[in-house]
Amino acid sequence: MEKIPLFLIMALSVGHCSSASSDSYNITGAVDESGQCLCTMILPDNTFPMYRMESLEISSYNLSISVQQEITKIQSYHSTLTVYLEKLSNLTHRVEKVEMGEVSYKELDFTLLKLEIREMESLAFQLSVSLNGSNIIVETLLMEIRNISIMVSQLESYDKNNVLAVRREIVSLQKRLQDCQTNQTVPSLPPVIHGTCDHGGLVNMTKPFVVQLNWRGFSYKYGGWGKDSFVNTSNKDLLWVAPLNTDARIMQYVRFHSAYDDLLLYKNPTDKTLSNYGQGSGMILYDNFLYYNCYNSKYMCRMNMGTNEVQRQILTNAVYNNRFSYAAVTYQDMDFAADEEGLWVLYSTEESAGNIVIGKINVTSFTVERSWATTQYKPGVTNTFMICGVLYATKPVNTRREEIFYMYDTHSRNERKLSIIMDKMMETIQSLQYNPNDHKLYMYNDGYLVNYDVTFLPSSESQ
Ligand SMILES: *[C@@H]1O[C@H](CO)[C@@H](O)[C@H](O)[C@H]1NC(C)=O
Ligand SMILES: *[C@@H]1O[C@H](CO)[C@@H](O)[C@H](O)[C@H]1NC(C)=O
Ligand SMILES: *[C@@H]1O[C@H](CO)[C@@H](O)[C@H](O)[C@H]1NC(C)=O
Ligand SMILES: *[C@@H]1O[C@H](CO)[C@@H](O)[C@H](O)[C@H]1NC(C)=O
Ligand SMILES: *[C@@H]1O[C@H](CO)[C@@H](O)[C@H](O)[C@H]1NC(C)=O
Ligand SMILES: *[C@@H]1O[C@H](CO)[C@@H](O)[C@H](O)[C@H]1NC(C)=O
Ligand SMILES: *[C@@H]1O[C@H](CO)[C@@H](O)[C@H](O)[C@H]1NC(C)=O
Ligand SMILES: *[C@@H]1O[C@H](CO)[C@@H](O)[C@H](O)[C@H]1NC(C)=O
Ligand SMILES: CC(=O)N[C@H]1CO[C@H](CO)[C@@H](O)[C@@H]1O
Repeated sequence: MEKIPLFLIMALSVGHCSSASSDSYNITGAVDESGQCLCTMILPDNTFPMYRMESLEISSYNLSISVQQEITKIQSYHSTLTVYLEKLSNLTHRVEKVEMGEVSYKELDFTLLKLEIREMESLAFQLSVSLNGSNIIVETLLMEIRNISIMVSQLESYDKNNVLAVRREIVSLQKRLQDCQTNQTVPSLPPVIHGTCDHGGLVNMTKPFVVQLNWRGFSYKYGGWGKDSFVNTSNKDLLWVAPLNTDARIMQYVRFHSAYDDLLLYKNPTDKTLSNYGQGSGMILYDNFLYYNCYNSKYMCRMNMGTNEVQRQILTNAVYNNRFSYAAVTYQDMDFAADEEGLWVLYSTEESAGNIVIGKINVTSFTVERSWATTQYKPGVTNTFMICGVLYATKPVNTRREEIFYMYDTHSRNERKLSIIMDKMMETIQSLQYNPNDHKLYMYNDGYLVNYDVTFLPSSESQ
């Protein structure tokens, strides 16, 4: 359509006279005595080429639609890209830190970095394919990712003895072996309804899924995270992350995200500073209350996340201040847990000689209404969690694996050994929280937020 004015200008300059027709025309012009311009125009049969206009209009409309579609596409790619770019800049930052020697480069750091880089590379590649390689941002992104990947490899090459490379080779071989095995025996367990105990008990865990580094950074190796663990919670998506201070003792801040994507991007956080500090990594969010061990005391604290009001309640006979914490983790004398049946606290007493005591909390009165004494020494386990009234405890197999080795059923008062192996990303587990609403186990792993899907036996095959 924009061509019409152009023709007009041409006509003006050629024939000294104006003609608005865009079609074939012939003009004879002459100037009479009075200086007026006279034109004779022979117009073709169709006075105005409407059909051309129409087709022009249609194709312009078609074009604008497809441009609109492209724009929408680009916009959606753009937002995805923004996510990756932010992730990437975080990664770059971390690689730089490693490079500057601010972080001791253990093999595990590299493994995590590489894992994330590989994931991003494949995503960026998919993007570039769907954009048909025509997008500069994606190309740059791909290049940056490859650059990072090269940087990480170079860093690794400083490891003169090739220990890292060999160990990784072994891990990769192990993984291939495992793949082979899983391909042969495809487990096809029927789904279990979330929030219920209509199943035959815990049988396995999936591979760990690394969500991200906690928001305070590498140095914050203690803490916990998860979602509201109350079965009937009004806010099943609310995520909390509570890294302790670097003293591995004081809980001062807790951060909330209302959406998982925000957590991934460290976006739209709501931060709370506790008026009554907490102690240790045993905290939990239950029905919009944060439960934790009050600092330097044998009191349980709970903070109402709506009003910020804090209630304190003594945990009778409980030891505190790092008397019987978990193995390799300090100040976790009180560990709160939640499952389908409610809220629990796991602790020890002098009378129990450091063995785990399971307390069932009545949230109305905020007291322990019933307790069970186990024969498992608390400092002998890494961490614990509850599912359907059963306590599970873990211990390390090596730096990469953890074993769920002990269970205590509060219904039957039976306890026994079992063996379920869990892979872990980092060596030390500071917190384990089972959430009955999504059947996931949330782990705080040396500053990393990791989770697992819990696999249950079908109810008919109950053990
Ligand atoms: C315009 O008129 C001239 C002379 O009469 C002729 O030679 C020419 O072909 C015409 N052009 C068109 C486009 O009809
Ligand atoms: C416009 O799009 C329609 C539907 O896709 C198609 O049938 C038509 O041929 C197109 N017209 C032009 C001029 O491209
Ligand atoms: C990608 O672009 C090329 C030419 O630029 C074209 O031939 C090809 O069909 C396009 N592929 C897709 C999937 O759009
Ligand atoms: C990748 O690295 C090369 C060489 O170090 C550098 O020239 C280039 O600018 C880098 N590209 C990006 C996108 O960072
Ligand atoms: C196992 O199955 C997956 C998906 O079906 C496949 O990608 C992988 O190559 C298989 N692994 C082996 C070792 O056969
Ligand atoms: C448990 O899950 C892991 C990870 O998915 C898998 O490798 C392993 O074979 C499973 N073990 C059993 C006994 O099903
Ligand atoms: C959740 O709600 C259901 C139905 O209202 C009730 O039966 C169940 O006891 C509640 N669970 C807890 C842990 O309060
Ligand atoms: C919990 O405590 C409240 C208030 O003391 C009491 O009314 C209720 O019966 C208790 N619930 C249980 C299950 O003991
Ligand atoms: C751990 C870390 O570096 N997090 C950063 C990731 O990127 C966002 C946005 O660029 C920062 O706000 C975080 O601090």
